Amino acid sequence: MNKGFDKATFKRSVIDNVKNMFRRTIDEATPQQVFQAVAFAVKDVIIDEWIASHKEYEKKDVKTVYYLSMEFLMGRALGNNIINICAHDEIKEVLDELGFDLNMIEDQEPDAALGNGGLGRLAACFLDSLATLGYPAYGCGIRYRYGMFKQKIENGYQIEVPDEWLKDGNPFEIRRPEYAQEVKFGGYVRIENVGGVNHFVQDGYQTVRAVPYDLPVIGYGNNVVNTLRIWDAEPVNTFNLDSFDRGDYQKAVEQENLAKTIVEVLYPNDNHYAGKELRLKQQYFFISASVQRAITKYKEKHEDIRKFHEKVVFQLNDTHPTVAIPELMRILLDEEGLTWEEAWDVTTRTCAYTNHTIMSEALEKWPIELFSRLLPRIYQIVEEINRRFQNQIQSMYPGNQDKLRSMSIIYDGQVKMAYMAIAASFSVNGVARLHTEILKNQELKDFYQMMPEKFNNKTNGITQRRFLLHGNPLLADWVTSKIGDEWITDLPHIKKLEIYADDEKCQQEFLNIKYQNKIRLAKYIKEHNGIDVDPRSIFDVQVKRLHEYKRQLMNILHVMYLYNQLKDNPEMDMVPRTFIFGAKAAAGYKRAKLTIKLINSVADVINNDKSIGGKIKVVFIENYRVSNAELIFAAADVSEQISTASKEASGTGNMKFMLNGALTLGTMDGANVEIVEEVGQEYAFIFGMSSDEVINYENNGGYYPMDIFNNDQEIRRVLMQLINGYYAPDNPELFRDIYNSLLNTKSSDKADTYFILKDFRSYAQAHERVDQAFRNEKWWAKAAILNISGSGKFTSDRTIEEYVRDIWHLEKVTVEM
Ligand code: H2P
Ligand code: PLP
Repeated sequence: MNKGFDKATFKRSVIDNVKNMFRRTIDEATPQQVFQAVAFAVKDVIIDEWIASHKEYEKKDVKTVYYLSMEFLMGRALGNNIINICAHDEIKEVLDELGFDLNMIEDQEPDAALGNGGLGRLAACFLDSLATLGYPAYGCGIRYRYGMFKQKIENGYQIEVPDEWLKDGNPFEIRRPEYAQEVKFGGYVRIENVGGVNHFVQDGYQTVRAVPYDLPVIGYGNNVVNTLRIWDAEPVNTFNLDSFDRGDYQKAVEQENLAKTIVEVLYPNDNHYAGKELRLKQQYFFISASVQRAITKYKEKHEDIRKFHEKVVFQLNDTHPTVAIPELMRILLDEEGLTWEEAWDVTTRTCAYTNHTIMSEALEKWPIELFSRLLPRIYQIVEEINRRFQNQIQSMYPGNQDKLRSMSIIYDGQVKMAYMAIAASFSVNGVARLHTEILKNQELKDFYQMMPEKFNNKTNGITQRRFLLHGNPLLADWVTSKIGDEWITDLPHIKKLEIYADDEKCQQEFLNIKYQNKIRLAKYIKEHNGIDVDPRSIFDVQVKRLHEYKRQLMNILHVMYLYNQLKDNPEMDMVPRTFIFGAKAAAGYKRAKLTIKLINSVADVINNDKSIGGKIKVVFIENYRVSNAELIFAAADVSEQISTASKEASGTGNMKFMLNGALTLGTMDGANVEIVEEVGQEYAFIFGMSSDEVINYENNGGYYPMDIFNNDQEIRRVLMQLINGYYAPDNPELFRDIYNSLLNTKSSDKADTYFILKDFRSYAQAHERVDQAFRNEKWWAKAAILNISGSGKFTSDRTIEEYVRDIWHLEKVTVEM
């Protein structure tokens, strides 16, 4: 309930907006027009708070975190904003009175999909928590004209369609040309000696104008509104004949083109480094603009740039924003006139780095040729950072050439961004306990030994406001009716639900809510896939980016195995199961795309086989994204978290399922370890090798999947079905690459790198345990309620409080209205 909310004014505002914006009366307006009108009306409600929050920060002169990230996977804003201003019921009523359904209006909004997956969604959850906890924060990113591509499935294949999310305008954003910055690329560096002092001057460069757009990030019920600032690119001077006259025609054209292309599209790679020149341009573009603006803002109120770190902290979300380090150095050295030592002192007290993966193909390394051509002055600074870092290594480990080679920031013709981030940050954190341990003891061992004090863990979290309160209103209301609503801003309170886990009435209530949510998802599936699924079957769900290490392949191979069993024995006693998948594959990731085709081919055969009496259904949900994720989490019984142990840094989807009362079927990987610790082993289905076992095999050359193929006839049968046309009668060779990847008959890479066959039996047994457990309704309901009540640790509010306590040292601000 929002006490100050005035329904009549809001209604008036919606009606007026429709008139002013579209020259229509409300009864003539399209749903999209009503959405726009409602969004502007909400902006009206929060605008004063947005202004007041920033005034308050300025008045108190508080330290601010700049969360620098290439990705913010925000999803839809309207529904979440309505929830956070605590006016959901009132606005729903207003719309009812006007003849519109709030859900339908929310569905008009395109997802702001400025991210790939977990990394970008984490950034979005962090912004929500920062605002709700009242911490001064900016998210800084890129206003991609096209976000994450839309996925269409045609004939079982993924087709990528451009995401025109700005087509109808973005009602919440505000263009801020007064804060535009110039960003320079290319050219060369000239040394100017003025009075015996060398000055470094970049010449012959191209310039792009970075223009920020601000989006409000609304705290829950606390009047705090922070800002997500995303940068758009514009040519410095719009193309004109003037430059033609001055002989700069070519340059003017180039600058215009650069501005057009630089923010055009989000690279759709998850956990994979693409190494494209344009990508480095994007990185420097938004970083240079953000750092310049942060410095200007600081200088508006402070004299001494040597104390910058007392008011500003830059959190680098993975290595993508690492050029912030040399960019800050450049400004401090070249523009502010600090000495190297002074500039380094400020920089290393300002920057902190989060590592999100140990996948080697994700590590960013830029060829020197490209880096120095694009960013000549920045490269000089990186060289000097590296020279001094090497000296430091040498003085710590005299004569140790191995260390020098393996830790060097510039080596083998490449700039290694992670090493620069570690060398220059005062904090290096992993995103779950196991992941941080692997960083310290394996991947970054040398760095940890040299500077142990920098390393720390911050287990990821998620916002319960979006993923329970907004995404699952039935369950949210039920939780509140049992234990009150403190969980909304203090999730550990949800522990109080524990006492209801054994209460049969509560169990029934919970199961009924789950059933309603399954009906809601079944409807969505019917509408989007044309498939009928039975809400009484087990909804067994794996939704996340498609990646070999996440092992969607193991999941579908198991479905094939189960289907074989049913074909042999149609009377087999099993609880009907609906296997639900959702995943985008990077556009150039062939094997991942082939796995999508395999899932759809298997679905086609199984869903159309009358002889199995509907005991298995397979559904691939097209275009998995934040908005449909909210429906999916709410409806899941089983949460598949089956990555090869050691490979998934944390996972955050796992937490969202848990919060919605799904049971984890997973490996001891990432945050699964901590989930199981909170809920208890007996209320999850754990299988597979441990991370130590995996790492051990890896260090000793892998294993021989052929042995399994030769000795396990059921696995052999499944694999043979990949190459005998069982699921592709028209093209029996279609899935040959997948077969090869597991057995290495031809492919050059090692066989079954992700230990799918090795873990298969253990996985199948875990599935049998699920089947048995689901038959006991009371046990299942109890386990689900215990999962919900055990999810308190996984709120991003907790994660943010830990960042604040250990890294950022911010002060909480209250905003009175
Ligand atoms: C990544 C990791 C996850 C992690 C997330 C946020 C890169 O994202 O792989 O394990 O939870 O960052 O830290 P993704 O979920 O897209 O794979
Ligand atoms: N993509 C979307 C749309 C999500 O909502 C999430 C959830 O956190 C993810 C990706 C990440 O999923 P996971 O942690 O399972 O990889």
